[in-house]
Amino acid sequence: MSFDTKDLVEQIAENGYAIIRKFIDPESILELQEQTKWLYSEGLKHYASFRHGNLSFEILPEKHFGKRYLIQAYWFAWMSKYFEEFRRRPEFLEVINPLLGDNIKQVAQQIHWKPPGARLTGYRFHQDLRFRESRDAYQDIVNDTVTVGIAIDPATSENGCLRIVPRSHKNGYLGLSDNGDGMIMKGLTHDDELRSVGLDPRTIVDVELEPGDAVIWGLLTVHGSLPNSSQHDRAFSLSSYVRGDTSQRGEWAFRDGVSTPLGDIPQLCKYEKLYENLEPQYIESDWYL
Ligand SMILES: O=C(O)CCC(=O)C(=O)O
Ligand SMILES: [Fe+2]
Repeated sequence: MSFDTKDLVEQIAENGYAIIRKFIDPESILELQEQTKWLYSEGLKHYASFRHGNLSFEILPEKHFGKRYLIQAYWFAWMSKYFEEFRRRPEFLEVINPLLGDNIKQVAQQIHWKPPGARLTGYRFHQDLRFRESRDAYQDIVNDTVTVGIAIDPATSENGCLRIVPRSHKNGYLGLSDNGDGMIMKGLTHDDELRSVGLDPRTIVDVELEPGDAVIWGLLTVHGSLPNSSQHDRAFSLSSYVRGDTSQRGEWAFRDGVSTPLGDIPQLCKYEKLYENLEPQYIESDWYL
């Protein structure tokens, strides 16, 4: 990986995102892909969506999809030494340090798959701020958060790569996809919806990435992605970090610049009901119907 710190900070401030090629060195990609396949097979053992603490799997069940699919995993660091260490690799500090400083907590660890054949693999345009319920737990949630997306498989227009509206972060919170039941994986965003909040659909950028490339964005950056129309899965890693000293949410990743493992018990991250039930549980939700 090589990047210019000043460019990175400026691009994020100006465009709402930045791309870093070869964030993960090419020698490490194969293992990342193999560990991701292992995680997929572990998640697929569950007949329905599952939660244990912050660890969670989102399943599309055979009953409604003809076949079982895993589309998301959350906080798998709790079941994988590899991913526990991955989340606090030095590359993350190198990139995040100029933006958030030396004390960094992680509030989201996710992998999203788009298995061919699973109908619901698109994400309507949105701003991630909508997924932060406890705004008071952060001093300045917008400026103190960054998300790092990493392509595990190649990310292409055909397989539903991330799509970003440059400079869209300058207009505050726009309420995209908040209408209806607010499910961002049902339906697609129509151009009119973007136009009605002052965005020009012609400016959308398809963020095509090679495995190991990263894209950084913020909580107000408008983005989404289309369903996978290719014959190959698309695994994409998402990690959100916050400034540790001003945030009451998240697991430590770096303290005073030192990579810090998970503790004994999970901390509140994005899932606010965490402590209501720390036992393993199946989630009988049918949001996809
Ligand atoms: O996986 C993707 O393509 C985008 C997901 C996303 O934007 C989100 O979960 O907030
Ligand atoms: Fe998002």
